[in-house]
Amino acid sequence: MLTVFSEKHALRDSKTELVGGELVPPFECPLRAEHVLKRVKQVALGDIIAPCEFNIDAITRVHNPDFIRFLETCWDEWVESGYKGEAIASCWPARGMQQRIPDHIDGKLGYYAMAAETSISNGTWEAARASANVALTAQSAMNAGAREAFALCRPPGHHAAADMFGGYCFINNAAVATQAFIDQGAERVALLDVDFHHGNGSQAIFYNRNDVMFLSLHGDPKQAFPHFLGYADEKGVGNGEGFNHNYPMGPGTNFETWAAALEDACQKIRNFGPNAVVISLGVDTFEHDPISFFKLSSDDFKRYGKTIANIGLPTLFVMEGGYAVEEIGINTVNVLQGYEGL
Ligand code: FKS
Ligand code: ZN
Repeated sequence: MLTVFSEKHALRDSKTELVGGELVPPFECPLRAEHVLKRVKQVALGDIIAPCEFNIDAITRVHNPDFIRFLETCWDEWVESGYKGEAIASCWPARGMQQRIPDHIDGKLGYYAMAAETSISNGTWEAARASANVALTAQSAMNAGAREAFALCRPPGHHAAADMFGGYCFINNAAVATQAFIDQGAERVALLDVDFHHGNGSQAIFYNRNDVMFLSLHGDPKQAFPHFLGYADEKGVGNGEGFNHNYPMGPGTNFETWAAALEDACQKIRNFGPNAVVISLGVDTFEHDPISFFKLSSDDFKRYGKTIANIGLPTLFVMEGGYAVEEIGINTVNVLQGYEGL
């Protein structure tokens, strides 16, 4: 299987994440991608290529242009305003308030942020743009005939909505790739999100559409981030009604329960009959993940890779989360090897 990887991911190297009232070193760190790359090489998964450059239009197919401009300029505006730390949102357009976009960087940050844990720092935009290019390059390889590909994206993307960043995400790489399939002629695409966290950004982007089915297996939002989306009764709206499927699961969920949800999702995908499947691949479902509560073992990742292969369709894997850094390479590549039948 082809892997696409950009060294520019390392430009996303913020120093702070807000956790429990403290600023700590981010869980979403450069070492994650390096460990996955190392494992891809170790098992000789296949060729590894650098991404091509794509026009910004491929990104603004799913993101608002004003949001993209905000991401590009946020760090400079933050520095110009005289702040010493990294850019963190601290106020929001909450219930009953206006949804106008303010001029001050504090206001803009609050408008475009879905959460406060994700600091923006120097290099964040460049890394996020490269990460989207990684997804688009892997998608092009499939458009040119590859049956599967692995976009080793970093930073991740599935929490990013049309005009929101947060949850370590800036550009929704999987959504950008999904839209690229549609723009290149696919009638239907399924986006299956197996990251521990609900892919709120992906869900929101495709919520009113029947050409993209979104399915997500995740920690119950009553107990887990992003808390405000990902419930089982969110089925889609308008044309999109019946094309959104959430599988929230509680603390301690084991592989048996999780795999039953996956089987159900795969059956829905087969019935939908898409031209391609995009997988938002997070391995924070791992039993030893430091911020999550599912109980999958390293072997389980291999087992479910096979279930995904059994859908029987061209499949693009897009890297999302996973914070047990020592095991992230093994767990991620186990899914890809399981898919390949190894
Ligand atoms: C836990 C607080 C949770 C934020 C978690 C973000 C998860 C990000 C991710 C992605 F794939 F996007 F990277 N804080 N007490 O894993 O979903
Ligand atoms: Zn996650």
